[in-house]
Amino acid sequence: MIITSLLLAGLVGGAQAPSPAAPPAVRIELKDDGITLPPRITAGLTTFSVENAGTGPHDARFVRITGTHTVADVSAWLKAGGAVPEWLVTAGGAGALAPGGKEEYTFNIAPGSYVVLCGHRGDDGATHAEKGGFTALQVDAGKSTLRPPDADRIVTLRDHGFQLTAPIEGGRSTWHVRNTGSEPHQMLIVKLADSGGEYPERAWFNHGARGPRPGQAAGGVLEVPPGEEAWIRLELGPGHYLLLCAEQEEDGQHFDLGMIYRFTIE
Ligand SMILES: [Cu+2]
Repeated sequence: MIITSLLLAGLVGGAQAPSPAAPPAVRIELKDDGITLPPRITAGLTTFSVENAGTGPHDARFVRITGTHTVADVSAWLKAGGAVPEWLVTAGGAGALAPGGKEEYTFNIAPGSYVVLCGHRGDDGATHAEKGGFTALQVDAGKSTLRPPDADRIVTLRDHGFQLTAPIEGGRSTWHVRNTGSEPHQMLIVKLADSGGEYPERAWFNHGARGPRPGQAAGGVLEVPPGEEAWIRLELGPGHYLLLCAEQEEDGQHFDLGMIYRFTIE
């Protein structure tokens, strides 16, 4: 009898044991003169709460530093300019947000040494990263207790198109974005200007994403490597929108090759 009671107590205790608390989101604040985030986090599935506290569009790209290179080398490269060195590996990021914009961005971050940088260009044509818009982030090995968020829709990124499992509705929703293609893809969300439709926005991207932007950056995912996935949670108001991938290759940008999706929120 005693054994049975102990067993029952054990079972009841097990059923009542709370599941491990999900770790809090890691806050990233994008500003005109820099990016604020904690210097050190633990690897694994992590939600970043990204907010643009600046006066222009900003994004947050995660770049892993490999080999014996350091943040000082990243800084030197950004000052000197030139092609992205092969020891820098892009690991994803939150798409550009307009001033005041917010997005929760979740992905599985590997241990390592990173910089988080803003690759959006200011009106003078220079990226914010080139002007100091980057911050070091150390990711320690460890396990995350976070579970993948429940998504309202799955968006599959392919070479070259978007496939959605459910329509995009207004308000706050969670998107699961996965890349089944053979190369990195983006899912940038752009709210179109009332006049002009999509072509001024496409032209802005085709001309190197320089100068004043016709539409409004509304978040999304800056990059999903092949075979990987991310989740975003954000709020969208009424308007005409595009999802697009602006990755560049010889034949053009991916949206020119069909990686564009139009939607309207009434
Ligand atoms: Cu693409």
